[in-house]
Amino acid sequence: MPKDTKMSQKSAPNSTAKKPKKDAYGAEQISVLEGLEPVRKRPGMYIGSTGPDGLHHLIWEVVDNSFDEAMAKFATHIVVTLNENGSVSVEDDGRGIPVDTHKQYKVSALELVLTKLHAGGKFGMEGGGYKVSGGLHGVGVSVVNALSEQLDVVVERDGGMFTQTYKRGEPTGKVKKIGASKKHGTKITFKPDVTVFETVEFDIKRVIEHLRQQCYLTKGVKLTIVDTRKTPYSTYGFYFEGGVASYVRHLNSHSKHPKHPSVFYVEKKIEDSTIEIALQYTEDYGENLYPFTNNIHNPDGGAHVAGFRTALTRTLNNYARSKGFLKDKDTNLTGDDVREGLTAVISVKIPEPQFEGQTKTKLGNPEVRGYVETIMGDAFATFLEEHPRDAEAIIGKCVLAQRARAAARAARDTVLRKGALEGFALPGKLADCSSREAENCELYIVEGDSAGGSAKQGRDRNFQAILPLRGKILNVERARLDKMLANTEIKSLIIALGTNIGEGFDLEKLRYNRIIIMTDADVDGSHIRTLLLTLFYRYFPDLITNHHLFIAQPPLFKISKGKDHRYVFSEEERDKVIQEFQKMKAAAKSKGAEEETDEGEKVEEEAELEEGAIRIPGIGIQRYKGLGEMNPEQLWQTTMNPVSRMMKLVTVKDAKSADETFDILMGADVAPRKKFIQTHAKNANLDI
Ligand code: 0RA
Repeated sequence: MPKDTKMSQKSAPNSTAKKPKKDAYGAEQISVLEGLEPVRKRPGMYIGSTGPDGLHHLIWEVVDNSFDEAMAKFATHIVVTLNENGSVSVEDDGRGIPVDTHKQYKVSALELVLTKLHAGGKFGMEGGGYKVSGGLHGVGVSVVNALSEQLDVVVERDGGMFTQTYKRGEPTGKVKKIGASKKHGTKITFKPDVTVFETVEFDIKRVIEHLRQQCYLTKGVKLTIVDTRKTPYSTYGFYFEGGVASYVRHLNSHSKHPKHPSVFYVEKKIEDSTIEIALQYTEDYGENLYPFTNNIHNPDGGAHVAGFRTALTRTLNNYARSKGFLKDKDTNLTGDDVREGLTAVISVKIPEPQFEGQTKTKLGNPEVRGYVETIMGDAFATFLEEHPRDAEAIIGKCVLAQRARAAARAARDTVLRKGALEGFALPGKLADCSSREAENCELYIVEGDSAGGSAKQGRDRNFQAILPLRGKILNVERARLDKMLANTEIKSLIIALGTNIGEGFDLEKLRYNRIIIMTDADVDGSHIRTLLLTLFYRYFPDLITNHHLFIAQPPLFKISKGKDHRYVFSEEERDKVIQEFQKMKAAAKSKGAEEETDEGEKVEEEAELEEGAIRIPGIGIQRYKGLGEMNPEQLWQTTMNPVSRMMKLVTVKDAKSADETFDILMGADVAPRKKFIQTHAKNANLDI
């Protein structure tokens, strides 16, 4: 397999691609075209996985080609339809995939596009290179074809309407002209191969979320999504004239308070690249930065982000100095100062992106840094001059951040000098484990003293430590570092973790490899969990990204039949087990008296059931409302024993969404909180 094909990144949109030299498309280039067997053999290599991610990737791949047509200003409207039979149609009004016969191959270009892998994402046709690429891996529509039970393509161009059908990537016949047409465009309908994918069910939410984002990144394209799988059909339409400026507005429309009315926006071409940036500050403390290269998100940033940051800091400092917001004696604003409350989208479109890092999510191209720095610096300086009131609000926010940071540093220094954290005795409430090998050690953060008691008795004290936290810990949203350090519960936690916090944070000093949040399965439990997740998200993000943070999964029910009992984790699972037990009982009954009867056992078991248990004849159902209801042995077996427990690894996404919920619950804004409480009123008992 040619190296470039495998996981190669998306290449440039037509509009910005370097015009390929004619001779780049000689026989040599064409000889790398190959069939689709490798795709069917190792689908994961091309689309990442055969799970839901890979499945949805098929849509992204096809839609990307349509977006490329839109970026090149040939297509204006894209329609994505989730069909009743499980297939997906993607239709655009672009040029249409060429249908003329390829000189070397003597088959229709359309067939080549759909049945051959294209090294580097491009391949030669007379008169220049056709780009046939897209998607995260830049693999092209042929990969989608290979992994589809059936794919139908209809092309309108050159006065005709043409079609071809494929099964698992193999054409079932030649390209046929089925009529005349004055229009132009491409419609691809594919049905994912059930023998390839773990699931073939598309998630409309996911489709909407991804495609909406792509729409922001492709200014002026109209996109319609139709879900026909259920009646009445649902239709969603997106059209963002403002490009990434619309995106920033959207990002700031959810429980964020813009600090100033105008969104800064610039779009500029430089060399072969297009740079588009939008930003607006909010009252938030965090930073929301969304960098993209050729419409691919780069969570790890890279050259464009570096250029952006340099320009942002420098421009704000220049402005603040020249207008007297910073006096001679004042120090410059730092990168951290200008980052607080910033929402920004940086989208670059470049001909040959290079990605770095293990996950290939960081943009490498060094020239891009300079491009972004120049464009951002010039345009943002102009913006500040032209919008003095926005400028004043932004600088005000940055200067405040600078002061707060200085105050926090001073506070932290005093705290540290007093030895509050480092080397300080471990908190009394901590029941530490005996092992000192962090690699093996676990810290359970447990809600309440009673659950803490059970956990202390139930644990394996060799490697499991327990830290009980009492009640509502604190509102970290409004509290800053200095206030946080003063809170005893948080102090206990930080001391127990051993890493210190803020600028003093050191992952190497982490005393436990796994930190496990263990709270009740009720509203209070979920509130405390949200608080803790928010705390970790904001102050210990490295613990999350390095996979140290988990959520324990205590069972919700215990279902018993005779001596047999099962712990289950959801109501669905509960009903399944009850059914299963009922079937077993029925089977046992019909077998007759030689079988052990449930009746005798039942009495014994029912006696064991605690208060609140529901009874179905012969089956006991015990609901656990809190960890405290389990005895230490049960808690160990179901929730803490590494051999039998289930734990949820906390991802940045989980923590981020907790953080957003937290904003709603704790933030200054009343309206969203009211709405949240109203919609959750049935199952909530919030005292906030
Ligand atoms: C190759 C060359 C050209 C367009 C396309 C492919 C193309 C592919 C897809 C996939 C979905 N929609 C699409 N629209 C166009 C350029 C053809 C020309 O120069 O006329």
